Amino acid sequence: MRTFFSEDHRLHFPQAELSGGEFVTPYERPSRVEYILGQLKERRLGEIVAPGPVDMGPAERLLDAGFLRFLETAYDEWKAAGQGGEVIAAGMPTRRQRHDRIPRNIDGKVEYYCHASETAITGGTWRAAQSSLASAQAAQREVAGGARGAFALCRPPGHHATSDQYGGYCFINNAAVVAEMFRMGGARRVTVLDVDFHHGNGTQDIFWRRGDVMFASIHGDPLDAYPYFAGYADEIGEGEGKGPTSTCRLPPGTGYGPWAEALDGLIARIRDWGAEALVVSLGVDAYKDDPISFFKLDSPDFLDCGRRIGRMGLPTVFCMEGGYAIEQVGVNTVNVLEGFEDA
Ligand code: SP5
Ligand code: ZN
Repeated sequence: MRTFFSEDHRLHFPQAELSGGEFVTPYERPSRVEYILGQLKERRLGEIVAPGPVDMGPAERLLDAGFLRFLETAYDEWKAAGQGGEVIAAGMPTRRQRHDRIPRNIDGKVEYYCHASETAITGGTWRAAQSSLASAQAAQREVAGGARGAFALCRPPGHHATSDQYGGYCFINNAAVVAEMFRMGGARRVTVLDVDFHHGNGTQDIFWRRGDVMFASIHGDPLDAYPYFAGYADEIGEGEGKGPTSTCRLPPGTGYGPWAEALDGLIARIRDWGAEALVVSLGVDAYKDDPISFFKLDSPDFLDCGRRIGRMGLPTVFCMEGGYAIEQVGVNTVNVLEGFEDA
C-alpha cells in the first residue's frame, strides 16, 4: 500500500509540554516520523508519496469556521500582544461558566478554543496541521479511486480535536475529515475505528448526532486515562446519531488477549451496522513500553491487529495518531499495515 506524507510536519515542534508539573520536550515530536519512515522503507511497504495541496472544503463543512480561523491566526495574535513564548492555554471555560461568548482578547480566545493545555501552538503549527490533513485527503482519494488501503502518515495527529477545540496534541481531526469525504463520495455508511490508546473524543464529538458515521474505539478507562471526561459506556450519541457509537474501555495492564477480544467485538458491530468504508485512527500507544499509556501490547500483536482489520475486507484509510515509545513506533505501525496487507 502507498503512504502519503508531507515533510511540512516539521513546522510543528513546540519546545514545551506541561507534564507532571514540568515543561518537557513534547512526547509528540518530529522524530516519531523518522522511525515510521525508516520501517516503511526497510520493509518496502510501498511508495511514499507527497500529498497535493490541502482542500479545506471538506474541513470547512465539518468544523467550526471561527475555530479554523483561530488556528490560522493564533500565533500571530499571541506575538502581536507582546507574548514571547509558545501559545499555551492557562485555563478553560469550566462548569457553569459561559460557553457562548468568544473573547476578543487572545489569551481568552486560546482558552475558549483549547481543551488540554499540554498542547502548544507555534508559528508553524497551522501549516503543519494542514499538511497532515493533506496527507489524509490524498490517502482517501487513493482508496476512493479503488485501492484497498492507504496510509496517511499524519503529524500532528487529529483524533482529540473536536469541531471547535484543539488539545491532546491534535488540531484538525484528519480521520473525521476522511470519513466525511467518503460520505461526500457516496459511501452510505462509514466507520472510524480508533485503536489509539486514548479515547478519540474529538471524532466521537464530531459525529455525535450523525447516523451515517459510526465511531468505534478501544481505549484506556477514562477513570484512569486521558481524556478523562469522555469515553464512558453510556456515550452512545444523540438524535440520529444514537446507536452507532460503540466504544470499549479497558483497565491498566490490559494485554493483547482482552484487547483483541474487544477489537473483535467492535469488528462484529461494524459489520452488522453495514459500513462501506473504514477509517482507522492508528495510534500505537497501546504498546507495552509507551511512556504515557498503560496497555501491554507487544510488537507482534500489532501484526495480528492489522490482520483482523484486513479481514474485514473494507476499503480502508489509516490515519496516524499517537505512539510515543519512539524507537518502536515504526515497527508497531508498519506491523499493523503489513498485517492488513497479509489478510
Ligand atoms: C494523539 C494522542 O495520543 N494524544 C495523547 C494526548 C495525551 N495527553 C496527556 C498526556 C499526559 C502526559 N503526562 C504524563 C505524565 C507522566 N508521569
Ligand atoms: Zn493516544
